[in-house]
Amino acid sequence: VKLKLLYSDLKPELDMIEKELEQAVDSESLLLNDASLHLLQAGGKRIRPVFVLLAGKFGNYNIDVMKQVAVPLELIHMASLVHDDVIDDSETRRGKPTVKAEWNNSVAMYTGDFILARALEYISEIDSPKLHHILSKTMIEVCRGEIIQIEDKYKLDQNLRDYLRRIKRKTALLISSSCELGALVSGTDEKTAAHLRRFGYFIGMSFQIIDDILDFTSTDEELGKPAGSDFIQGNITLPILCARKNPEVYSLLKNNLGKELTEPERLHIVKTVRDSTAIDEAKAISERYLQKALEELAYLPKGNANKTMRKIAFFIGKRKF
Ligand code: 2DE
Ligand code: MG
Ligand code: MG
Ligand code: MG
Ligand code: MG
Repeated sequence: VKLKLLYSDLKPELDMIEKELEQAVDSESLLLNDASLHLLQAGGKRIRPVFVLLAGKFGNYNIDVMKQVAVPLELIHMASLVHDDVIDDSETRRGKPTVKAEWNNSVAMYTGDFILARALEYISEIDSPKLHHILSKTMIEVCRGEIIQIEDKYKLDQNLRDYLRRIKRKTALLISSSCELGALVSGTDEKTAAHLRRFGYFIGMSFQIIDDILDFTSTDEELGKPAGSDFIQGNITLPILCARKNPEVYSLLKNNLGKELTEPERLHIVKTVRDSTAIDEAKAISERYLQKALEELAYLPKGNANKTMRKIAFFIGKRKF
């Protein structure tokens, strides 16, 4: 099943958001346009706008207001990816060359800044200090998460808590905020907003854990980048934390962290982790977050939005890309 089919109910609204995204990245600079469109057209799951819209269905849903939040949330995500690919020195994303690879780091940094500024311009239409406060706090935490990730690089002996705190900041909070802000602008009651926020948080945690698993279990083609990229970058993810419990695997990881790996070495490490019990252990932890997300949905009114959120949650648990 394709993810986009799960939210086919939202198709007209999402098409509208897609058009707005294109307009939002439009400027008088040919270079900025090309770089931004390159990124936009690489696609993506658009999970943040989808959650903004779905959360809005629990309140007073007005698409003209909802899109004012949905568009900037995707833009912020996009901006963070352009910057992320510079920091991670990633050549490809979603099977296409990254902005930094197609142009260069300077262009990528400014493209990211530009898209972020556009997001802020967009969302400034909304007259709600609370919304702006939540959004700023989220961006601050994302940046803190990225800095902590640099500090935690190559540390094979860090604990699970360190990892969970990092993925909360780098991924879960923005997804959580998408749900919360969708609730906020549609005027749901506080309890509903809190359940939606927590739903987004748990889904976000599960989502990132799966992402980190896929880095080992998928092929280079499926990933659109080399498998094992996280390890190569020295980023200690959950599968590694689980795999290191085996002393032999521990030595293998320890001896190769931060090293320039040959192709056979990279493939050997990926295979070792993939064939270990680490993958199932990591999946079990992801599954726990998924269950918690589903529990939050049980507190919310039944209906189409609830059902769609449920389906997305199940999809995320099984996704292959
Ligand atoms: C993806 O993580 C990174 C997400 C956050 C990046 C945030 C930055 C701060 P990955 P993949 C760079 C700038 C923030 C702004 C502009 C709001 O694990 O595997 O590297 O997709 O993800 O590369
Ligand atoms: Mg990256
Ligand atoms: Mg990164
Ligand atoms: Mg990743
Ligand atoms: Mg990713």
